Amino acid sequence: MMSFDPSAPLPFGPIPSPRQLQWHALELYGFLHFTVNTFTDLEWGFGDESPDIFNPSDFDAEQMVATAAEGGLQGLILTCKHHDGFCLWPSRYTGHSVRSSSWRGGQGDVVREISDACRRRGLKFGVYLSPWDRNYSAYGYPEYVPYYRAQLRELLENYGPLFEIWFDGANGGSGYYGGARETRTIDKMIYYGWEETWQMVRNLQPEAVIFSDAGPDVRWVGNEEGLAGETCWATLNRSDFIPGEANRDRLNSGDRPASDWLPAECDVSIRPGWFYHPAEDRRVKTPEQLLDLYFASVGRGGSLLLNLPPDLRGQIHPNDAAALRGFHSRLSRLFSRNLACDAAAISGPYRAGLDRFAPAQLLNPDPEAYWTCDDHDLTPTLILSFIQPQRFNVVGLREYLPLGQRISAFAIDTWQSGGWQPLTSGTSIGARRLLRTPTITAATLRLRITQAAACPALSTLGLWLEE
Ligand code: FUL
Repeated sequence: MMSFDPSAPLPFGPIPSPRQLQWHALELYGFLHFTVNTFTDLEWGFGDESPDIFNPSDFDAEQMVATAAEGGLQGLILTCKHHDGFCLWPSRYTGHSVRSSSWRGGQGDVVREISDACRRRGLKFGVYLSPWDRNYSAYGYPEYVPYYRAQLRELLENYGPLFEIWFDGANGGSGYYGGARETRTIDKMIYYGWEETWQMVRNLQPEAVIFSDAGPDVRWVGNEEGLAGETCWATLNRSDFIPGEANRDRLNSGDRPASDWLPAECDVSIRPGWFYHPAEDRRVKTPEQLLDLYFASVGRGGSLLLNLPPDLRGQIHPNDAAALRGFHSRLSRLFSRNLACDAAAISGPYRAGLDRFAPAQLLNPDPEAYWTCDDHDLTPTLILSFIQPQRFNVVGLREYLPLGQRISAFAIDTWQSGGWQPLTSGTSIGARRLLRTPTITAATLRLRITQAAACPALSTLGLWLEE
């Protein structure tokens, strides 16, 4: 916990809650899309699937979780119920669940096995519970909402601490609906009574972040390609948004100025589809593509939620596991050595001449350490110099989030044959900004904050060589 420091700058604008700060630290975690669709080869089930078709031939939660952990993922979110309404746990409120499947003789509980395996491996666990239910007879009528909440309560109460609750905005209309086989529309504004549902999450899982198109803790990035905007503010005017009614452009870039801290989560599948399809076994993203996605999500201040769909066995397919391993080893190699730490000197203005705010704090690995200036100094410049010229092509910055998103634009230059040459520049930083640059060799580098809403507070400056 941060203690109040009277000489520190005052926070600017909305700031992250403690649960949002914990979530920011994860950066990279996984999605598991698994249900009857895995066995019907569909992306969206109609809701009339026989529960018996859910029958993985060699279900192995340990294999899934170990694959995720070895791939550097910090947590997993499971589709406990997708739009088709089939429950991966034995819900007391419906027979449309694993209880009616011959898998594990009707005694199975996918949520239990995966959440237990996550805890054993030190991964966080989160749940996805589709608000749209194409199986349930009362969907679209007021009686569905208590049913939905009762199911959510089962997940919130019985599977240990959850790090994220994922509320999907998709509501397609047609479905089985207990045999009615018709199209039902709902008023997205009022039907689900989100405020009450979210309050239940707060009461039962106070540490969990709530994701939807509109937060309240984490927002959708506005596309399913895993791409944050080149400018991506961690803030948004939340009252302009409701789940399921997304203004994709604004979700992609965020709003500034804005009333709420509401950072972006970038969801994307390692394959074209969200569910496993044998025909996509050779269309798994390559380690290089996954690294590009990392730069376009985590590297723009968001998080990367990477989907790994379990296959017909109930395991992560070897092709997906290999791609994830390749990505993780590239990532670990890339960030193994921050060349900025070899700087002989790092100089620039700092707040009240106090060492704890000096530029050297940018190289201090303590996440509570940061560099900041006097209140009036919105556009300071820092100079980093090395004894030996350094070769690098990746630059990284992090703002000190407890003081809000303060920097609006920055630029980096290197000293080349007697003059400053522009290397790269950008706008939003927030939790993290990573920029790939041409490979350059330089002994002196300059960071210029070119626009800020309040004196900058930066916690990290990094330089790396991607080979
Ligand atoms: C969407 C759903 O319709 C997809 O099936 C998938 O679950 C994706 C993550 O969210 O809204």
